[in-house]
Amino acid sequence: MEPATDATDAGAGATARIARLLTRADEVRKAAPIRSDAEVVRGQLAELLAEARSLLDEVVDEHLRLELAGGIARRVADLDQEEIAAMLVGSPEVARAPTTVDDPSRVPAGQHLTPGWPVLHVGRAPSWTRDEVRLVVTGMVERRTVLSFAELQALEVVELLRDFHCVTTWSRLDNAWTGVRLRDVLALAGIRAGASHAVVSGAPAYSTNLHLDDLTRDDVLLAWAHDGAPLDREHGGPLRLVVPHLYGWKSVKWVTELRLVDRDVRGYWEERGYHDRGDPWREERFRGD
Ligand SMILES: Nc1nc2c(c(=O)[nH]1)N[C@H]1C(S)=C(S)[C@@H](COP(=O)(O)O)O[C@H]1N2
Ligand SMILES: [Mo]
Repeated sequence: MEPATDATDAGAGATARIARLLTRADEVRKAAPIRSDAEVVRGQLAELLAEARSLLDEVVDEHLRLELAGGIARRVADLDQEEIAAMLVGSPEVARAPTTVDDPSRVPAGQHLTPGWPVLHVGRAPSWTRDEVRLVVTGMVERRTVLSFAELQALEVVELLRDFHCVTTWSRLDNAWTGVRLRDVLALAGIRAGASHAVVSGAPAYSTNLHLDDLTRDDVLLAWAHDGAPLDREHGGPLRLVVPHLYGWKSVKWVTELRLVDRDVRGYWEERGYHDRGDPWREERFRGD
């Protein structure tokens, strides 16, 4: 047998540590009903899962890594059940009466216009400064690349006016986004032959799947400003993905990682039945639609 390489050894070590962290998280969770300090339990779980998440990149085997990432994401989702429930009820702004539009053909079927800008996400918004932003471009790339906010800003800056459609039926027209093309970011890392999709991740443990054809369009941006002002924290600031031609759940806020893969790997909402692509003009809301 070939002696194991250092990388394989490190990978096995990380896998074992993640497995131990997940087991520990499950134990803490099981004990939760007999403990009164729910907030403390929640904090412990969040810490264990965050640590597991931070070890993921050391797992060498791509399939194993995705499997472990799924295990972590499912446990984080359990943590956030209350918040998910609140989110599905919808914010007051989501419930507001539709406004009018000059050209009704701009509004896809089943959508209505919202005068405000609803905030929609699972879990708690992180409070990161621009200096803390690190975007990891990894998976089937030529060079694993980690970009700071300043490095992103050094790319060609693009300003766009685009409509935004959320699957919960609100649409917001004429959003002015400032950022850089996702395509330019991928070019820095180099797309490896065979890569067809990406898993885009964002805090606190969100992810979505996108075909590279969708991700490399001209108007897909990593954005840091909206309507001329720095992106608010709750809308994904300092940095979010914007994929205007697909439903809003593809526009990952607090984006942390672009992982190129050779097949479609479902993300947070896709695992829960949302459509793999999510084209609002075809009303691709749920799988089977
Ligand atoms: N990290 C993260 N990004 C996310 C989400 C999330 O839960 N977490 N929700 C998505 C959904 S469903 C929508 S509609 C948009 C909402 O963006 P907004 O809150 O700026 O309106 O963010 C998307 N990006
Ligand atoms: Mo959404």
